[in-house]
Amino acid sequence: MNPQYETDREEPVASDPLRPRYHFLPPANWLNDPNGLIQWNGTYHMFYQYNPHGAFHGTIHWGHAVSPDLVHWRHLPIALAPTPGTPDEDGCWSGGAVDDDGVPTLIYSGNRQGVQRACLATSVDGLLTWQKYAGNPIIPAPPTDLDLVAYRDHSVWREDGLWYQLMGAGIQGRGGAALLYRSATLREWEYLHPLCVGDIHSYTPLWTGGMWECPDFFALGDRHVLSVSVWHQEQLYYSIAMVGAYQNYQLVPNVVHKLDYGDRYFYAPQSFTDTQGRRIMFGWIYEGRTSDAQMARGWSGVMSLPRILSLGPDGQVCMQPAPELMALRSEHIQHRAIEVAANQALVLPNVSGDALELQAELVPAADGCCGVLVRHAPDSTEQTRILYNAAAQQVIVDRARASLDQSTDHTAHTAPLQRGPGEPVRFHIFLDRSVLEVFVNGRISITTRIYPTRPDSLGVAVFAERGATQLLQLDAWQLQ
Ligand code: DQQ
Repeated sequence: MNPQYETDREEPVASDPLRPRYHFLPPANWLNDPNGLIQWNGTYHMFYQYNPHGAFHGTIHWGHAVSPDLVHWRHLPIALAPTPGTPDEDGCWSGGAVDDDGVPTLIYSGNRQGVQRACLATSVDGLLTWQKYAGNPIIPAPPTDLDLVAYRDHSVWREDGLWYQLMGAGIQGRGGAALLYRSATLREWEYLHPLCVGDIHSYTPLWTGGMWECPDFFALGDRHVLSVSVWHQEQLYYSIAMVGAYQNYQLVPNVVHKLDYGDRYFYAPQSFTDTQGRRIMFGWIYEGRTSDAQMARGWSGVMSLPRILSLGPDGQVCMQPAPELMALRSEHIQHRAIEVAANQALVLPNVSGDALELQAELVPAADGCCGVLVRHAPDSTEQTRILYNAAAQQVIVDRARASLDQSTDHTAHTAPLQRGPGEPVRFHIFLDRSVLEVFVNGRISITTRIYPTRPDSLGVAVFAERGATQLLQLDAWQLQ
């Protein structure tokens, strides 16, 4: 019998005014990485790293939910739980799902005494219950010729009649690595070589750290993408995309960038292809309040909104919120053609709330800043600034005054954005109480957390600095 979601902590959870309302999360307790994303008989399945025993990372199970539309989710019984005396006795860590000729199959990292090994489980009842393979672990040890700092997580795909698998790793003194394996059966694996290796000593275009968690490898347009999450000496950094040519079972990236400029607030992402041929990604949205605050509230971790991937003009991976999210829209307000004077903030009448979608098109002064304030208190003591700095060509999410609670994370996020001639700044913002997902000009995203303390920190404003700003149009929807 599988354990169920523990709901005895629901009282503090339900009464928390910072708990998101339309993002996916379990009824209570801890969530981290998305796992095993797959569409099966038309239904979307999401598994995720889950601790039923509290709002902390421990005794990791696989939670499970299904959706007809990527937006409305229904909880199903826990899919995987640690089994004493086996390679996953201390946790069922991250992995993926594949369709093995009609048999739903999970490949995940069993955790035992701090060591992770590849394990397999299958389902014969339509992904509801899972039987672990008696021969686990399916890969008993890492390659002997590599000195690894860590070794876990899986991306599995079918190519030319065989199975291929990447495992995340870090090579001592060299950097992150995605190790490539091949199999005919999914149960016996032959190690080939690294698909791609980073350089821990290089900072251009981006430092890729000492170890890569959660590799995810897929074709996008005419390129291949390896996404990994940078882990270094027990710290989580950011998710990156390496885009390039896949030849001779190796990836040669020519574009490397952060997937989301909220850094660890969009971590361990995983993607899958649906029947419409769309590559869809979810990521784990980290918490920005203390572990004590998370434990007191009885929940931790949120799943991002579904994002559709595409290749941008410079070969980078772009993420757009899935159009299905429009189903959440209710009351709509529009403002058009407003000039905001230099160093003014215009609080928008009739637009306020903590569960909102905003689309704002702005033209900044040549060297000025323009942006949107959310969760703005009437006396401005709390506010989060989402802005474009035209001189620096940067998008910034400034959390300096996001919360009067000084124990929450107040650091700013910055993303580069070069606009074409005459191109306005187009912010697409999803606010869900403590979650903020910001998409700008269809090219970059910044995901983060904010923890306002005042019940009246609900206002929305448009502001300009160092020159006036034209607000071409702003659409706001209350989301349900
Ligand atoms: N989370 C999992 C690991 C993975 C990490 C454990 C990334 O498998 O490396 O919960 O957040």
